[in-house]
Amino acid sequence: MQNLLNNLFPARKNKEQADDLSPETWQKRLSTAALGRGEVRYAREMTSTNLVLREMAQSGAAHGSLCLCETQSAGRGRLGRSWHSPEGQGLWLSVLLRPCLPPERAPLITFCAALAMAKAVQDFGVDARIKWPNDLVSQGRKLCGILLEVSMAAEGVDYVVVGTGLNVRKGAYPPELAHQAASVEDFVAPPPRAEILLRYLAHLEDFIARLERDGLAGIAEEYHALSCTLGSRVNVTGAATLTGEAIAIGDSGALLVRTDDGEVHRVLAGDVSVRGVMGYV
Ligand code: BT5
Repeated sequence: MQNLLNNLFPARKNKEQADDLSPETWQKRLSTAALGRGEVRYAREMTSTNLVLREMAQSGAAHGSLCLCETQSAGRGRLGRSWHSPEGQGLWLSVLLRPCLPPERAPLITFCAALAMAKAVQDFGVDARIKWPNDLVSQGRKLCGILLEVSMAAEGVDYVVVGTGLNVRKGAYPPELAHQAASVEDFVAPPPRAEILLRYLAHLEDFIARLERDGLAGIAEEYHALSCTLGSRVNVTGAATLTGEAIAIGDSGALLVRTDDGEVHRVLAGDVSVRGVMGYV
């Protein structure tokens, strides 16, 4: 009956229905060959979409499977940090990849995800930039975080779970993070999350194909164009501590930083924090 009413009077659809993330509302509109076409799990609440998808991967889920939910009770960032994922406020999503890549190139998938999400939100008018290694920022504040988990087999990469937490509505981040966090709604009227999802999957599939074919060279030009780290002065803290100019990305994703004495340092993601000398970015 409700369906009939909605078909007859589309204006009656309430906001919640218009922002429905259940697979029936978007799966038939996929433009991808594989992403989003494997096993898809959607629930109101999950502990962490990365965690659930890893379990699915271990049970043999196919390349392109994904998990998404309305809220995570244990959303995770890097280095044991947590990720705020309040109900209905963001795109809390993980995609399973079984890519044809040598192990040393697996970290570059983070860049593919960052590029794909940047393009997806740019399609709706948000000026998103990539902050090395795993953040998407807009006007200096973090819009999306990416968590990559790689599982190796004897022959190489077994699977990769690429998790993205995109803040869509203003309620996605708590007030205490307002100085460093942002949402799509801070800049534009937010589109339905499923629309962002469809674009993200299409862009991600394209960037992964380029990475498989040509390595870093396949994505470097667009990465350089969208990076707000390259060419900036950065502070690196953690396992390494240094200040210098971020000059390039190395073949397996390291950030090359030239310190004032002219020496070039390879900074690996995962064990450092990088801040622009002038602030968060
Ligand atoms: C990240 O970690 O940025 C990776 C976040 C990945 C989240 C997605 S959601 C779907 C999938 N399932 C998961 O369980 N995780 C992935 P990191 O660079 O460590 O940044 C974490 C830091 O960002 C926290 O310590 C906070 O300071 C900040 N933060 C937490 N929630 C945030 C939010 N909603 N928006 C902006 N910043 C946030």
